[in-house]
Amino acid sequence: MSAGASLEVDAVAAQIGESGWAILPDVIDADAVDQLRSTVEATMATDNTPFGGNTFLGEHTRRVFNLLAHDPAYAAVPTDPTVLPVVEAVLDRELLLSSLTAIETHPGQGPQPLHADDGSIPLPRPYPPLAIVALWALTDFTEANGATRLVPGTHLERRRPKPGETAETISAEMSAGSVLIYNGSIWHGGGANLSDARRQFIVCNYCAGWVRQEESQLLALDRDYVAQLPPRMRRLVGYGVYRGLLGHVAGEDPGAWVDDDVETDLIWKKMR
Ligand SMILES: O=C(O)CCC(=O)C(=O)O
Repeated sequence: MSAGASLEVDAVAAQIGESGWAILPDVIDADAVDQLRSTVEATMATDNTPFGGNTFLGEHTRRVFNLLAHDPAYAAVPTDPTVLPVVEAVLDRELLLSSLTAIETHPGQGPQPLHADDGSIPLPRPYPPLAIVALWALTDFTEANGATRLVPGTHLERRRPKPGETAETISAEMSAGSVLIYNGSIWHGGGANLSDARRQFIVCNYCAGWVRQEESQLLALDRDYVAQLPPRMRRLVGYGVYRGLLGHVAGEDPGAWVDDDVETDLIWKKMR
């Protein structure tokens, strides 16, 4: 799907390490954006997706969780050949898809409270990157329509924002088809949508292969369905083992349940 934007993977990964975020401009072209937008429109129509019920989820914001279950076409997002190498450079190649969500903020949506996505991780901050988010703009993101606001460098803070805390933010303005990548520890939140149009995006959340996924992909997707997805996607969902051990079932690599060709590299085989 990617337009094949050339970029220095290591340089972008280093920028994410230092400031906590980076924008990859024009990852996909206008046709690919239109295609994804129509898929999201169809998903939201079938789902009859309601607005969120609080300030965080957004009283004028619709979101569809477990997106991959709705259409295999969404597999192109987590496996994108421009974005995934950057995320792999920050985590590693054994990373997992943590969640995949479509979000649409409507005119009148107020600012989302500043938060960090790692609120459920009980480790003292800061710690090495455990979660990386790729936020795909399906419409232009402008300050006026509520582009994601970030507080640069706060992925290295020792604390998360307090409820209702404000800080100086920058708006991640970008054109449709661009992707904002950020460390899940950074302070951020959606801006107020003061425009007369919707802001639509897909949030693709990855985690290290040894961290619990935010949305349990293994329970969210039928095994037969996963078997139809591209091989890299099956592994990202969790059909595989981390470092030859974590995720095994009775000594087997579950990757073999959905892929006859899977190379199993279980830890016991390496032991003498
Ligand atoms: O609205 C945005 O741009 C960010 C959304 C977000 O961070 C969230 O819903 O957790």
